[in-house]
Amino acid sequence: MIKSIHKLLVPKREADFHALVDFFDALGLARGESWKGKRSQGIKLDAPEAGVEVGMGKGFPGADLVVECDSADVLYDVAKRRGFKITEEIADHHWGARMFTLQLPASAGRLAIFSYDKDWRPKPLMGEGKLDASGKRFGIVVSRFNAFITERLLAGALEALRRAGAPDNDITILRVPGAFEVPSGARKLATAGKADAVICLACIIRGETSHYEHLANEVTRGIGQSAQETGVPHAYGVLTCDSLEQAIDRAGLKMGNKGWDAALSAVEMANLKVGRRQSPVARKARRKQEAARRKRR
Ligand code: INI
Repeated sequence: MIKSIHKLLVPKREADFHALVDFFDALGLARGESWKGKRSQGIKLDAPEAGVEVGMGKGFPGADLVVECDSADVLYDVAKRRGFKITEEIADHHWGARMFTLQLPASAGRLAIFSYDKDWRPKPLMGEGKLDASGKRFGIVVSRFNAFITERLLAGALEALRRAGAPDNDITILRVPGAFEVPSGARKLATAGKADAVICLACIIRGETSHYEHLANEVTRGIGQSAQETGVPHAYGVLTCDSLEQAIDRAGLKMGNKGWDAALSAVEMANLKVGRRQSPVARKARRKQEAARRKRR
């Protein structure tokens, strides 16, 4: 069984030996075993994978050694900065790689360095909403029950929306008697077509009601149902607390305000889009821009 493959470079002068070792060091090859004896010295510079490639036809790099890396662009920058002699400029190749070639020190031949452009392979689509409220409209439904707390939640939500760039006339506030009425108010805002996201604010305190669990469950279920049925994102700013002290903690004016948190979730959800795969044309244009940026550096 074959255990490893070695590309031998045997320069005549000690200075060339060091130049070659430094060169592969600079490219990021890991130093393996080394020896220094009376008759010879040497060092192995290891790559995680190696092999013999037998090929025929067109398009193979004109090189004595070929290295695949994560990003040919990064190593191209390293090679330029170190003043290595580039023999073929970096370019895209029809087989889906970015590649350049350079002259090895000590006339040890030519090295081709390439990386596969990961964009060429299927990638998961990414989508994430920006925290930018400008140009979006928001509905806030706030319960009057426990107003001492819910008005603080409202203040937090308004502050977050304003900081994220929402002008006041893009915000509609609807007041309802208690938490139980919040889902109906939210649905009204969502179906009026005046909100890209709805923020639901209420406070239910365990000590104040024997039907705490029923109320909390129903409000949560109703808000979720309104979001799903209207297709408008709803943010959940409902406090369910054991005591008034706990509610005060979660409706702080400076730190920890559930209204603020809910407003930011609403902003993000109002901006949420499913990412689109880039077309080959757009991809090419992006690469050109990147190349121009590199040249300017
Ligand atoms: N409404 C609240 O928002 N929080 C509460 O803690 C609460 N308690 O304790 O009963 C509460 N009750 C009112 C309820 O939400 C309705 O407004 C009311 O039952 C009229 O439908």
